[in-house]
Amino acid sequence: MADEALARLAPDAAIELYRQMVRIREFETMVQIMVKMGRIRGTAHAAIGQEAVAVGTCAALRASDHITSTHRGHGHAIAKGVGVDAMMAELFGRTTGCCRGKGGSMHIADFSVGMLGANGIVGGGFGIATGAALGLRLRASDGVVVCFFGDSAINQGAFLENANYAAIHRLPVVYLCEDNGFAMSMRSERATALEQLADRAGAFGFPGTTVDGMDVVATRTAVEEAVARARAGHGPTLVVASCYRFSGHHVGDPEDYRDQAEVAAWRARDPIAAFRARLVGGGVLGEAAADSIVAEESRLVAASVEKAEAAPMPDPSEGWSDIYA
Ligand SMILES: Cc1ncc(C[n+]2csc(CCOP(=O)(O)OP(=O)(O)O)c2C)c(N)n1
Repeated sequence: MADEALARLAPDAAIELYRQMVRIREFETMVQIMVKMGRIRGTAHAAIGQEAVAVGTCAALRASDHITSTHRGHGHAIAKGVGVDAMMAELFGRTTGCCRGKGGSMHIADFSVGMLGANGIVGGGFGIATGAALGLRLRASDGVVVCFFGDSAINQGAFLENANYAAIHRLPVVYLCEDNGFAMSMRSERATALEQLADRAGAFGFPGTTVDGMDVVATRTAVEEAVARARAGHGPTLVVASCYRFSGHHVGDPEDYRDQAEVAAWRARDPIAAFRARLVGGGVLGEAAADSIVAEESRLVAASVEKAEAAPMPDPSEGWSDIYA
């Protein structure tokens, strides 16, 4: 059967979706290694397995639109256009990092590409995204903000307050819930009684929809609809992307709370391998060209590590600069 959803995409656009997912996978795989080796201090939260959500969502946005992100935000940042060099340097705590080395993995931000910030506070993005959407409205801009958050953050009080406010004022914000089935070691169904998280939108008076977050094209299409609605002044949408994180909650998580057979079953649905098979099957990309993309992105990431390690650490006196309180 013809892949009609893929056929609606220009070949270059489809290949770019693949490239971005590969870039995120290469970046996060490298970050995991660097953390385990102690070359990056502390820990990091990888979204390996969730690349299609980040890439499909950001592909539905204009460069001038905005996103807010979470503690698991490397993919969101890369998909929105933050440079790999600046991100890697940030994780290494160097002055060449996008936040001059002061933010680290959980606080990547780059306003120049509309990345308003990852956030170590679960649910911390709701107020920032909704406030940014209000700012866009006051400036009479037709920009849109996507607020990424996890399935456990949907139970934070901040969601109620912001979603209600955005609904009343029909603000141009899309609430993008990545339902990866877990909050650290707790399964989602132990935290939320609702079977379909998207049903919660009805209580606020705006639409909610569920999409297969392992499918980059389906995610892009669902978010496009929500973005069009927001841009037209009709207000927010809740988009719930079903997905799974292949790695632990953080680097070093013993993962003793989940069945490895379940992990294997989801890994068999790898969003990058699946999309590559669709591109190759649809004659959009050859196997050799796909391999070249992986090699190029791998080199890009390896070079970012070299550049980061060669860059200086911030001077302690910088501790007092760029502080907002
Ligand atoms: C306000 C707050 N409470 C608790 C935590 C500790 N914490 C960090 S991540 C996490 C689970 C987040 O789950 P979810 O929002 O579903 O995102 P996921 O980790 O699955 O991507 C928790 C409870 C925190 N960082 N912030």
